[in-house]
Amino acid sequence: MNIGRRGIHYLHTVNKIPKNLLEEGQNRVAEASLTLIHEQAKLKAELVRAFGGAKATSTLLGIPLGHNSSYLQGPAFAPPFIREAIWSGSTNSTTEEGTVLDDPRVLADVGDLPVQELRDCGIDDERLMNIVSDSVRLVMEEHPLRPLVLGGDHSISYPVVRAVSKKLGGPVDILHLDAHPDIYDRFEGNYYSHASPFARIMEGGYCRRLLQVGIRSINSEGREQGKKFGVEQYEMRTFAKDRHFLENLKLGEGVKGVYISIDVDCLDPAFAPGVSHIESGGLSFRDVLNILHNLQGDLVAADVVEYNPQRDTADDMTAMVAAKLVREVTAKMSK
Ligand SMILES: [Mn+2]
Repeated sequence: MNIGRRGIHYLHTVNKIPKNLLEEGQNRVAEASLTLIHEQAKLKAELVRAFGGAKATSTLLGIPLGHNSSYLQGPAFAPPFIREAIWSGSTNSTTEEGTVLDDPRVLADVGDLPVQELRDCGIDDERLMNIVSDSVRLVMEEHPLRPLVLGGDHSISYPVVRAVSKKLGGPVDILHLDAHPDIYDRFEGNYYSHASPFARIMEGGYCRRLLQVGIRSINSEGREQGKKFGVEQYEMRTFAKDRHFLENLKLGEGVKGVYISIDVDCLDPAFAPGVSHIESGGLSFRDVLNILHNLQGDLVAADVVEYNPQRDTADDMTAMVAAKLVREVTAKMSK
């Protein structure tokens, strides 16, 4: 079975359980999973209020899901590595522009959605993606928390953006940093592939402007799909020419705000080797920071995806890179 090939652990057991019992069990596992996120979000929002409140608090939500990758599944293991690196004693807790992170009003964390347990009891991807959306909604319902999602592979961006747009009541503008456009109609038949989230997002009407930056692995389907959905694709081969525009972006006006989706492989592999798809000729870390720091707009949610600890150097260098992206995005989001 396809779901078995894509890494589920206990499918051999699940197949022997009567259908009605299994369905009831799945419902309880789904409910318990969302209860975890809901209670954590309530707790963290109360903590923010105990510190005097905030307008917006960047809130980590881990989605350890890697089975929609077309090549390797390591991104499922990323969230704990990124968290550890965020708080690494090798650096201090102040971002480049002076935001202090060790303040619960600035950076909260509601933990990980238990994706493994949900899949272990045979929950399929359609339902799993709905549960991912629900977890994002639960975070957003606790003012002032705003989701900063830790992937996971890029397939999670679809249910995350869908939840953000539905909760806010309209489309957002998306800044998407990636080596790849991830806009295949389907990849190898998988509707939820990590190579397809932006097709789903555009079809759903959850995004007005989609700007893709860092692109250097794109084929004719990627370009055709980009045209079909009116995507603004900025390829690396013309980055020198586009740089001034991209380093002075103003987004989100007239819609519900700005969403940033960062695939770690937007960076050149020299800066971030710990990714599944090594694609040379990418952005420098400073290029990404210049784009982020100068971006004007209300950042309502974000994700950092596709860090693969199984591909990283022995000292987890790319975890530190992903963590710095999370830290700088946090500074942009929190207020
Ligand atoms: Mn990518």
